[in-house]
Amino acid sequence: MFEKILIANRGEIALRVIRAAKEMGVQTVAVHSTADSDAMHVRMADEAICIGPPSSNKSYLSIPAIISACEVTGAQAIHPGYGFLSENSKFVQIIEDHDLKFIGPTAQHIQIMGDKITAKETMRELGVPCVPGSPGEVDTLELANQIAEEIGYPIIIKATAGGGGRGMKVAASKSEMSDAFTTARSEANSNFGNPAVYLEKYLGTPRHIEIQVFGDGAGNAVYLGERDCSLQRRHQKVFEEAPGPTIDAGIRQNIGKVCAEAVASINYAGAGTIEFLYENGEFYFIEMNTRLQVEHPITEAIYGVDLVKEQIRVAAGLPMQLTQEKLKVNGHAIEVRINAEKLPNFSPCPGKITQFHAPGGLGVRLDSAIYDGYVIPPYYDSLIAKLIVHAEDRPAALSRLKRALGELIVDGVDTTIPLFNSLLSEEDIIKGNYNIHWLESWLGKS
Ligand code: MV4
Repeated sequence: MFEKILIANRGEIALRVIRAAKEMGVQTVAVHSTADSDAMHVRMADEAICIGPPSSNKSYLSIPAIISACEVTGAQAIHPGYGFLSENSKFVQIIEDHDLKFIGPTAQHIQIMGDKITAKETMRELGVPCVPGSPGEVDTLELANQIAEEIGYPIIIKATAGGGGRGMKVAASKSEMSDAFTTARSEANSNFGNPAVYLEKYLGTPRHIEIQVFGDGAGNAVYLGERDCSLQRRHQKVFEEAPGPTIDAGIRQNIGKVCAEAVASINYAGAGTIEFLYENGEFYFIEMNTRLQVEHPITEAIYGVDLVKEQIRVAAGLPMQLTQEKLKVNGHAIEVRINAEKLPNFSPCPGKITQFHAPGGLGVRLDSAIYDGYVIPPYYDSLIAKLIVHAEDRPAALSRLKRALGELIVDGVDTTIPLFNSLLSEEDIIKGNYNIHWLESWLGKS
């Protein structure tokens, strides 16, 4: 096992990793910008190193600063959290070149999944069901028109260097193709420095279902069921639940096996998420995330596992403790993301937290790095807490969520807490009757 690891992140996820490391007897090094000197991750780690000014580009995204912090402190491995450098294959390569360990997959796996065309091609060859679409890049309008005729409209054009909703254009019919294709390519080029785009059949009312997988890097992998993350606004998840309200044990096992076998056969190491659109009982692969995700705690709740400890173990070369036969779904979990944002426009609302009280009791987890008097800096994302509830079934989890939200106090800044109180009285939410468009449509009405 490592003696010391460095956490190249901030906020609640830095605390999440520090907690796992401490329980494993592993020393922790926090890194921080000058804007984060009073941040909780700095206080909670065994050591802390200032790596630069507030701007992420000069601190949390500065590879030389982070590598130097490892060398100064003697940290042997780096946990990237999510966001920042977590899916940067160049960073992983540099870590390896410095004889340090990256707590996550190889640079090669990150690179394959980072390019959405190679990701889809890889998954298709491994037997993962994909959205019907172009076999690879489409570089002329003639080819785009020809493939669109074969697949049928509506068509979605996606940038291979995009992902997470960035760089997409929909063409409802042939008359919209020329504009959509030309715009998609030129935007891909200016936004990502890569003009390559590909085509897919546009699915109208799917759910976003993602499968959690975990590999040991030596040909073994497990699946830990699904999460339904359909409730999103502008491609930002707001409310996630596990299991998915429309997924039964048979469906879970079928898609889970396909995903675990796929990642096992490429010797994938660590946590990964395979994202699907799910419509009319069919799964369609869209992207794979090669990191620990924000919403991982709902999976931890229903499977009773610690994904971060498992990541650290595997990175240290120890055998994976997860085995498929021991992984059994228990109950239902929901996460809501509490952002320092002002409704109805979700505009960022940094500032001082004048009062904070965390909810508690059975089946309640609050992952947060805020405290009474904490000043939320304006430089980073607005997630300030994740409230996770776990109960015996979905109705009990919804009741528990309502109860826990009632206990939670965050004063001094606006937050998304009122949104969740409203959502919990919506019949569609109570019934689990929603798709990827439900939230934006509902927000548009209210
Ligand atoms: C799609 C789609 C419909 N059809 N692909 C958006 C994020 C990126 N990961 C993929 N996205 C979509 N891809 C096909 N072929 C609709 C979306 C989409 C979406 C997906 C998941 C969650 C929310 C979404 C909101 C709008 C569009």
